[in-house]
Amino acid sequence: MIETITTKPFEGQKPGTSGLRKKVPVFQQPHYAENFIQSIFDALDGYGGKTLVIGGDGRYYNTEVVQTAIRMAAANGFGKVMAGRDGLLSTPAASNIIRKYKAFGGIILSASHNPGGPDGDFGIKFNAANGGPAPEGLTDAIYAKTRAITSYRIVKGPDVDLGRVGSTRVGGMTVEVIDPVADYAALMQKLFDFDAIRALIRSGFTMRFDGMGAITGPYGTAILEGLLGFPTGTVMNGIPLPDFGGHHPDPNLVHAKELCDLVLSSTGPDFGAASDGDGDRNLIIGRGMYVTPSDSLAILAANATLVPGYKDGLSGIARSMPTSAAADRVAEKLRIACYETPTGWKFFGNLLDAKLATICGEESFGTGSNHVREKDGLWAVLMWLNILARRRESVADIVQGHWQAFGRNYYSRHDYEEVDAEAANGLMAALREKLPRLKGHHGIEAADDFAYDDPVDGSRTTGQGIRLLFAGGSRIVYRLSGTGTAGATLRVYIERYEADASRHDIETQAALADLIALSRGIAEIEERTGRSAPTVIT
Ligand code: G16
Repeated sequence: MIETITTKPFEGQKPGTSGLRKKVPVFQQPHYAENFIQSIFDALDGYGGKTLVIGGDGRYYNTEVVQTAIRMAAANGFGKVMAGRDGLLSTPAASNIIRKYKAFGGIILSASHNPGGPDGDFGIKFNAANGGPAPEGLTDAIYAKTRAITSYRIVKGPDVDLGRVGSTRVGGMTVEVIDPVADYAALMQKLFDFDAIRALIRSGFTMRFDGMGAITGPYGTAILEGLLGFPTGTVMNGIPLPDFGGHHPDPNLVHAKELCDLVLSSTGPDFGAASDGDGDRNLIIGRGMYVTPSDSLAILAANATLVPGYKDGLSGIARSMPTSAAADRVAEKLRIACYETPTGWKFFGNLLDAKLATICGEESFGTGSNHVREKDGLWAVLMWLNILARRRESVADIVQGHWQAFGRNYYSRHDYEEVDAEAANGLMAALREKLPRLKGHHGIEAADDFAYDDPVDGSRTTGQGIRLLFAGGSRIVYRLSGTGTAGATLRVYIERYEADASRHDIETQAALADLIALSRGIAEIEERTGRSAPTVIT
């Protein structure tokens, strides 16, 4: 039976960089999740009788909202829901299912790399028929609906059994519970040379993959240990848990410390990798060598033709603005275009759909390609494995060889987390106001607030981060995170280009020291936020 429930708008249901993210207790308020889901449906047209994909990263409150979303999809007239078993789907796997089965779209429940548990974070986002995050026009329309909502529709009834693969009915709608891993594993087998990777493993190559207690555990175990034959135990923290086993599932040097300590030691395995809460981010390390996400994008692009799925070459590369320009140098050499977009995977969708770019990446540990419309953690790991299998060199040798050929973009991101929001907004406003006067000081050649004109649909996005551009390719970029749930997070991105190979082995923070000092001074970070040092340096 379909019920129409009267409701009132909640303040602040505005999607950020990637969907609506709030603390779990906020989502647990009566009607809160329902309002947002109904607003998604209200902002869409023409889905009657069509298929909706639903799944999430398994974090606390996932199961409850999957059940709600299924019953609301039925009440709103969808013909079918495809849901991952136990309500699980990694973000890239959901993108693949939407594309493969030509679904109308999908609802993905995730707060990505943010911590989970009863006091952690939760999130909801909508992905469109191309498998990618809703573009800005649609997220704006969803937000407008959240401000005007008066009721939502839901089918009353018992929970769907999500524990078994198979079909059932809810109201007039079919619910198909699917294996969350199978379609994704099949896609990976199409793109990569599994035999070459198996031969690498037989030669004694070792790796560790950290699932961080999150969604990629089952994917990593099935693909790395199951299909490729890495020994059992290669995947660590491989069981998805509602609180990620207390991990902060953000694959970086700080939060994947156990893995990093192991692989960065001289006796560690040849290769290490990790993925985040919902499986779209990746961390790549080799024995004694951390690979920055920006370098990883450039190296994957430069070596892509070694991999079957990309053997015919790339049409173009895209990177988010704060990502280092290492990929630009590869694009230049390959004589292909390199696009610079605002932060947020949603901005790559048009470029991929229009075949202007094949590979995309972001400094925030995201890399991916035209195989889906999300960044994809395990894809990046398999891409590296395939390249290592073909080149038979160490990760460190490949990275250093890349720097020799293209120069090195020293790069670091300094995050000031949970800063007072007013202070952070004031800092950005003051920087903006200063922009016209900065040129010509401290070696600054240009200073602007980044704006993007989408070459496919002509839309313009403004206010995407303040850039200070120095002679020789150095940069300082400031922006506020769009994914946090408490206060504001100020991100400062610092980059220096070094062509001279004899200066490629300086410790990163030392190589950037003068720019780091300048970044703090120009923005008056300590005076305005009270912080004398960043919370996280990656
Ligand atoms: C999301 C987006 C990414 C973006 C990242 C960081 O990642 O999908 O495109 O780069 O947030 O955003 P911010 O700097 O605004 O916090 P994820 O992995 O959280 O979905």
